[in-house]
Amino acid sequence: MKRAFVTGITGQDGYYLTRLLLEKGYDVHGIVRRTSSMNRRRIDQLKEEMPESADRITMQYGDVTDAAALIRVVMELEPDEIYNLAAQSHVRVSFDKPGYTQAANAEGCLNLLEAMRLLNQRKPVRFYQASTSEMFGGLPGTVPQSENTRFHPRSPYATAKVAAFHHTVNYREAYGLFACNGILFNHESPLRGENFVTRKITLAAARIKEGMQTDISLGNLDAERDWGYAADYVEAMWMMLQHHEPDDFVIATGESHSVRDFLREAFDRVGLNGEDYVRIDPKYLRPTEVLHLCGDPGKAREVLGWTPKTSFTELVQLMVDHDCELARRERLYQEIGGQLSPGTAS
Ligand code: NAP
Ligand code: G4F
Repeated sequence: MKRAFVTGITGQDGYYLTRLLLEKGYDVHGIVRRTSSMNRRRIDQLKEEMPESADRITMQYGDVTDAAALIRVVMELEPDEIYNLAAQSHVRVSFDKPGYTQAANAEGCLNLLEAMRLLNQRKPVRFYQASTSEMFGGLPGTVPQSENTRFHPRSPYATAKVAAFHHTVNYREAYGLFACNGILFNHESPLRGENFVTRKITLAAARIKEGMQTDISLGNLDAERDWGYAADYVEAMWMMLQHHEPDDFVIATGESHSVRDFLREAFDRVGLNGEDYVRIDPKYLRPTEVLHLCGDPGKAREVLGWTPKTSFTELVQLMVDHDCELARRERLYQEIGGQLSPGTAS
């Protein structure tokens, strides 16, 4: 049985990757940050969905900024594969927390590569780094972005990810390690964090339809992204580590849409016009915006045989449908709560 070590296991991709690895028979180990309130809802959900595999998920406390503890964990676990998904992953927030973003996203990767280098002296181990299309910066004239496109990072998030990208390449070249970068374009799901634009929109469409919300505040509606489905993208992560040699791959759909398009499609699904409910709030604008991302996944298709399976429309619909069910339950709960609240029973 293969053993995988996943940082960022509690996040969106952590859920989908762990599910995939369990289906493939892996033992999955992850680190979670100590917080005052528990933050494991996605993994708890996975354990409920796959009860027969729940005992193959093991979690312990850890943080990628803690190099000493990381080295201990990696040397004790002796994983066959390491997936570094941990990051302060919100681009807008990275402008407010540049130092922490650098520590988690760049130094965190370096810490893990050092741990891997030590373990590799004892047994072969493979490493995946969660690199990102944000590294390209989305400047005019750069579309579609491929493995050969020059990086032009436009946020503390992206500059840290560029450093991590180069650390990974350098460890591959300097020490002959099996270390890969997946340069993933935006990928979404019903488990996407609620402060990323897609999920913010699908939740709002569903809640407005159910009368639980009146409007939605957004920033730049004209930015364009290449949005895919997270479940498809974690397969590419795994495929990179099964390939006969380590390399870097763009993972994308090859199609881009504006935030405005996403808004329209999501509200259409619930029979409303999104433009009637949207307010523009400058607090959601970024000091430097990434205007247009659209990836060329040709290399991943040709070398790994990877292709996305879910279209833009299917993605929007599956997210909206999920959030409609959540909003319906929220409304019912509120209604029942109202009936049962003290003083109203009679
Ligand atoms: P996410 O939902 O925000 O999950 C991030 C994970 O990292 C969470 O489990 C978080 O833990 C953990 N984490 C944050 N700081 C940490 C630290 N210092 N030590 C240990 N764990 C830490 O992000 P995601 O969408 O799953 O993305 C996964 C990775 O892919 C990230 O590195 C992201 O930058 C990268 N990426 C994402 C996309 C995308 O479109 N989703 C595209 C390209 C690249 P908590 O639960 O405690 O916060
Ligand atoms: O959903 P977003 O916050 O995602 P962003 O910035 O593209 O970053 C995501 O994808 C990257 C891959 O390219 C990952 F590396 C990163 O970790 C993350 O997962 O914003 C998308 C677009 C931006 O142009 C933003 O300005 O939506 C625009 N936007 C407009 N209104 C908004 C909002 N973004 C957010 N989060 N909230 C708004 O209200």
